[in-house]
Amino acid sequence: MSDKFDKMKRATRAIHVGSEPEPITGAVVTPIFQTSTYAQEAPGQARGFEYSRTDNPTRNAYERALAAVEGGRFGLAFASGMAAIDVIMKTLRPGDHILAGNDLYGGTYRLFTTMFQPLGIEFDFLDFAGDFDLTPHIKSNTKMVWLETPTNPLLKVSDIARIAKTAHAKNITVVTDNTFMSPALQQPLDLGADVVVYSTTKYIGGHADTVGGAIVTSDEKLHQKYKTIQNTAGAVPGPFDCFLTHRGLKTLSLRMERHSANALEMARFLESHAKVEKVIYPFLKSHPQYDLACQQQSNGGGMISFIIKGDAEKAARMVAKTEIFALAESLGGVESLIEHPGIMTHASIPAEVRAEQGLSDSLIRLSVGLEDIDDLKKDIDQAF
Ligand code: P1T
Repeated sequence: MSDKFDKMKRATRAIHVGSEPEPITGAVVTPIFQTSTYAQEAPGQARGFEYSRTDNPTRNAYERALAAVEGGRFGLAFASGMAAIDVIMKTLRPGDHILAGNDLYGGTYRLFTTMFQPLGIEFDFLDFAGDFDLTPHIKSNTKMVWLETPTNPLLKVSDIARIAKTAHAKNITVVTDNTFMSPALQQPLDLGADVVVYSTTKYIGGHADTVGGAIVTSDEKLHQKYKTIQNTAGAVPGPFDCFLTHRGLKTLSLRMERHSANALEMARFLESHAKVEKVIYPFLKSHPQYDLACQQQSNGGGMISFIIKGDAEKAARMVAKTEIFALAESLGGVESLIEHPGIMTHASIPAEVRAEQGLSDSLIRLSVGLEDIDDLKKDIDQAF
């Protein structure tokens, strides 16, 4: 990123970095270079691009924008959030030990336990919430801390700066999955994390029309490892997906304001509702880490979890009755979604592990979209 952009705020960078006028035509939007390969002037003499698994101009422009919005030096785009997480994990070796949060997206838990544990990577899953102290859990082979904050789906908030400080004293890499917040609401690198990872399928893309992932870091050595795996293993997004996700990034800060405003109003509405047992939203005063959330996040985000009064069947019946909220996995799009984590997004976590972690079968998760909040409240009310 040039000095000119360095001085700009994130929302400005999101619109301008990687969107410099195209040199031949002056197009203000980076074109979709839908090409797999590039003609060379002589053998080995390429004009900056050789093959689209390695580099593609549409992807590179988007990757530069990702890094700029995060405030990191390097951005890489992947074919999905899971592909990005897989790349980070592939830098580990048998015998390495990971301290991971105990409330993670079900797919992340599945990747760790069914693919990397059998390869000899050791995991401890811990509740990192609040003023958790990492120190007693660190072993001589601990190489990485993996945290989501707020977590999916229990929205527990952990103190990135505190965890990073303890980890760095022991040369341990801190990775934060910032999918629920996006760089518009929380900046893990500024708080001390080494690596930020995203499912760009969610808020960054923002329109539920692509699946993608991203890694941003300022650590050149780590970046080189990730870039080598990106090129070698090849889980890259196509140019059209990069174009769409880059377009989403440009309106991210605007969307996150409205997601957060709608979600806060919905959380308050649910908290006062007779059919609701408990509401979990980081910017509600009743949230156990409310003070930490207010300090670390610039807003509450668009995700709410709540426990309905009644059993799992009651919860399953309720989520099928909304008319505006679509009953669907995923989150972060303009349209509101409702889901039952125990049956849907977190079904890959065994029932006994879910119970241990406090993931109740009466828990319902909302991704609050950008519709008029009055319509959303009415929809939830009639579904009860
Ligand atoms: O779906 P994909 O783009 O591969 O991203 C995986 C992923 C990673 N990290 C977090 C925090 C996530 O929430 C996800 C995907 N989550 C859902 C599909 C969901 O409904 O929770």
